[in-house]
Amino acid sequence: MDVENANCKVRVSQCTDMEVIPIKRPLKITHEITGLEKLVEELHKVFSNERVNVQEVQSLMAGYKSDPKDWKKYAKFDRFRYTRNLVDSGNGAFNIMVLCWGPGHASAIHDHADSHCFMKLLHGSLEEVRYDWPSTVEPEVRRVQKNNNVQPCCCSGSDKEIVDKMADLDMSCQNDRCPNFGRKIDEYRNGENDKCNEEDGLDFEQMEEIGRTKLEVNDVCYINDALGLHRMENPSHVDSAVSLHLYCPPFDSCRVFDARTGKPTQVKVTFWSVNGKKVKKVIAANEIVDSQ
Ligand code: 2CO
Ligand code: FE2
Repeated sequence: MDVENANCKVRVSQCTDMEVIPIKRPLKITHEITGLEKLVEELHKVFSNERVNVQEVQSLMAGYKSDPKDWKKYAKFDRFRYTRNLVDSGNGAFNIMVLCWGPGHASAIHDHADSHCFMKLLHGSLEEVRYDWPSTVEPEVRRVQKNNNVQPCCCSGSDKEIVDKMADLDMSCQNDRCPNFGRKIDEYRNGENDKCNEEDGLDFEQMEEIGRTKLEVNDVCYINDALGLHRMENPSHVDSAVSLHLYCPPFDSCRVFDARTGKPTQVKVTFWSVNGKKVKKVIAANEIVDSQ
């Protein structure tokens, strides 16, 4: 199963048979959905099913043609940073929000907390820069994939029982991100060529860029932790940008990463407004009650 047929009702790490084939092109409109309200209604219908394919959500979002009169009540800007404005909390299955980016505003490099992330550009333009995970941080989805594949790494972080089994089978390390990749486990165990330990002292590394996409109005794109990390930026020094984001399952915290060291920090994600009303104090995503 590829990414497009993965079930986005469940966390990314639960989509165990998902092949990590990035969806390269931003999607364009195929069949039209009139109005943002109608889009939300259609999303509720789709998400009432037990299984929802990534491509179903993408096509729905692509089908809505951006019209400022639909989303201007959610478009609330801050001078200093991008804002997150909740449109609908999707009966707990998803949440959908409008993000407002002033000139030059950008996000930190971040993950998506094992959720599926869909994004559509409503106004202006945005640049998405993708990064590989730092080798010092393992996302849940890779941990699950590794345990399912029994093709693990020889490093100390791996399950000892599996490493023993690999040694018995005279196997070499299967993890191409490991400095011992391709070396026999026994060599590692006997202390020869022990690059894992040599590198133990290295707890930082520059983050590696793996792709860049410019998004124009009505383009739709998708990311999850299996595809990597990203950073969004409004490259214009003059114009603002507005984007529509859908996350499933919804999450209330994620990790941000230092580009120079790869060091992660857990942060709460907050809303600037809910249902078009500015909240007095910026509120955490988990403080939302489903009554709006
Ligand atoms: N994920 C970021 C956020 O929800 C925005 S970047 O696009 O996914 O704040
Ligand atoms: Fe994001």
